[in-house]
Amino acid sequence: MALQASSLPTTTLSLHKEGKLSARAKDSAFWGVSIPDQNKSPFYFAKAKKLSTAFAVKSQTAATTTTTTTGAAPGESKSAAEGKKVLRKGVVIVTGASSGLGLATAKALAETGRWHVVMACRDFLKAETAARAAGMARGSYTVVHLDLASLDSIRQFVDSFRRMGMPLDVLVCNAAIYRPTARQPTFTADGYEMSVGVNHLGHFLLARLLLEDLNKSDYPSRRLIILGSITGNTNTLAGNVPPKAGLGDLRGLAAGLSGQGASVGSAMIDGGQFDGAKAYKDSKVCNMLTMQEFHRRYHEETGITFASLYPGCIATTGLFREHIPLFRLLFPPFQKFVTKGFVSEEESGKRLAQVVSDPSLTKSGVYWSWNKDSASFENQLSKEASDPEKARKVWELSEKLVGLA
Ligand code: NDP
Ligand code: PMR
Repeated sequence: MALQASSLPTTTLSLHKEGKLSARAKDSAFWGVSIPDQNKSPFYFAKAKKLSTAFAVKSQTAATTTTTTTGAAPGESKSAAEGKKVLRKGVVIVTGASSGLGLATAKALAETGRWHVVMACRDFLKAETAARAAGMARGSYTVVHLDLASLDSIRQFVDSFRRMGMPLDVLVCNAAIYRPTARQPTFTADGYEMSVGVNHLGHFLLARLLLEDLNKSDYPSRRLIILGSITGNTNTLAGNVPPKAGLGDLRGLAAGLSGQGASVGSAMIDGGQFDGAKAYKDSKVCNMLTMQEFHRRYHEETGITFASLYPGCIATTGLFREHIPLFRLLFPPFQKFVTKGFVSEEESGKRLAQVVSDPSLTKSGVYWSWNKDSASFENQLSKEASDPEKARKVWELSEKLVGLA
């Protein structure tokens, strides 16, 4: 069963005659939603589900308040009592928020007081402990179990999230694994090679299912963000360090990424011999192609912003946990002093938080990067990572593998 827990504030709830749920928080608010003491349970949102579909929420901590009394814009509600327009807290799901970039982003967003962060993590206790150690305020986040290595778990996560009755304003597909020293492939619960299974296929299913929820949100800017990387782009020096990313003709993906080697079916997208580092880079190419395919299929119709990014080289994160000790020792100074591509976890968290919430980053279909002064710019993807025909094929094959087609 999917686990969830939220540190909920002391609050009061009131129901208006038009059936809208309006609330006032007495302390650091959970998007301003107020909960009587007896309802301080993780399952509060399940009880509130029906009411919450059309709720109007006032948050005392939410930032954007104006004194205008003109008609409410999407994502805004009008407090009848005070005649003020108030932007409610945004709700953002961040996968893999138990460490590294995901945790730093969750913290950066929660600290603004304008976001409630749903930390979608495979290790519930680790995530809860990490959030506390990072100093995230009670009530600013909810940990919900999600194991991207299992399609069942992903569907359960979506059910659990919906039962909580929150809107969904932004989804960040951040979690990933990197297995550079693995000699043999490992497989997800559904039998797909682990790196592509978790990093791409798991997020593909999650994003496809939650698109509906993003589309229902009344928030002014709804966004779906999928992490990419420089190492998946062969138009860069970093992307030319062997083994290079390359999806080939997708024969391995078409065959289900389930084999042990080229002669007995392949675990690699291009049908070749297993290579853990290449599998990660290939998965990042899929992430960047998927973002663009989402943009082409859904941006015009839904207005949702689809984006990808390279947050910089965060050489200290758990991503390199399986690498040899010498690599882990030398990689951070190498990136700091030689390539100068190093970025701290904190700084990378601010970058991703920008892509989540900065009003100037609403352009869809963009792969964001940052220059030396930490200013964002639209970066160029490699030929393969921007190939629309490949994106369409990856989309269609992935649909079959996750049971959507
Ligand atoms: P971390 O290893 O620190 O974080 C990865 C997160 O993904 C962890 O929270 C991990 O959970 C989670 N995760 C792994 N497997 C699963 C799974 N099966 N289900 C759910 N969650 C899972 O790495 P980073 O913070 O560095 O990476 C974050 C993102 O940034 C990745 O998408 C990566 O590709 C991207 N990126 C990183 C760069 C870097 O230099 N580090 C550079 C460019 C992009 P747990 O804590 O339980 O292990
Ligand atoms: Mg790279 C020119 C700059 C540059 C940058 C920005 C990165 C980022 N790397 C660069 C250059 C080089 N790297 C060079 C010249 C080398 C050869 C010495 C090199 C090596 C290297 C290794 C062995 N780099 C690596 C590895 C890894 O195992 C990491 C990897 O590929 O993970 C998939 C990695 C990375 N280098 C980066 C970044 C961001 C990574 C981390 C992974 C990622 O893409 O998410």
